[in-house]
Amino acid sequence: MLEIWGRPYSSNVIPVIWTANELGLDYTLQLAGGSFGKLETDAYAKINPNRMIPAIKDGDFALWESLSIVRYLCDRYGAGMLSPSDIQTRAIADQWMEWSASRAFGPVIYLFFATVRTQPDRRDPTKIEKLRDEAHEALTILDAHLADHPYVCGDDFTMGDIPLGCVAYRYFNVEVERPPLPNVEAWYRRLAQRPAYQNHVMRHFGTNPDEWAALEKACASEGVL
Ligand SMILES: N[C@@H](CCC(=O)N[C@@H](CS)C(=O)NCC(=O)O)C(=O)O
Repeated sequence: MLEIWGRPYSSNVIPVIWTANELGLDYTLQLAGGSFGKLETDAYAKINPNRMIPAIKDGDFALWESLSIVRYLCDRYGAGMLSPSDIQTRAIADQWMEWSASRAFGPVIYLFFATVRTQPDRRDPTKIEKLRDEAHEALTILDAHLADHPYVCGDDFTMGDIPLGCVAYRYFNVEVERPPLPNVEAWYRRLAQRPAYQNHVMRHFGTNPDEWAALEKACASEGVL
């Protein structure tokens, strides 16, 4: 049985959980990180010596780094579907996954922290506007690409859409004015029709640390997603 270690509200864990659900995999979620702890244990260091989430165990095989996990799951359980079999199409998927991490994730996650994870009276409008502009500037590159393609690799949804789809949910759900990005918005609406995206990415993310802790407790009592 596949084990996914992490907390389901963590930005690096969500792509792994979404992938497992797109692939229809049976897995157990081992709640770890944040208030769930466990990262300091010797047992966890054997799974991920960085003591970070996410990590997986697939039988005896352990793997960490979220994008490596997404690729592994798609290669092993979704070859020819989420992991394109054509080498160049696969390379385009890789390109957008790397670009998500190197270019889009940073400004969007800092924008998320500066808004959702900061109490309203402590928010800095200048910083928020700067991060919004950086995020928008990055996403204009994706917008131009999506003008000719419904998904990042062409006609089909692939692993190339997964990290960026997680970034997009945060970008479109923080409380800021956003300049239009028509092609990214249309692609986001396409993703929003996918049940696995609705159930595992489009989650309420709490507006203050107390609410966030309460979400984690609720999640712990659910035991699974
Ligand atoms: N590059 C790593 C980053 C992992 C990472 O930063 N994980 C954070 C959560 S998003 C973490 O483990 N934080 C400690 C915690 O959640 O307790 C990946 O993509 O897997």
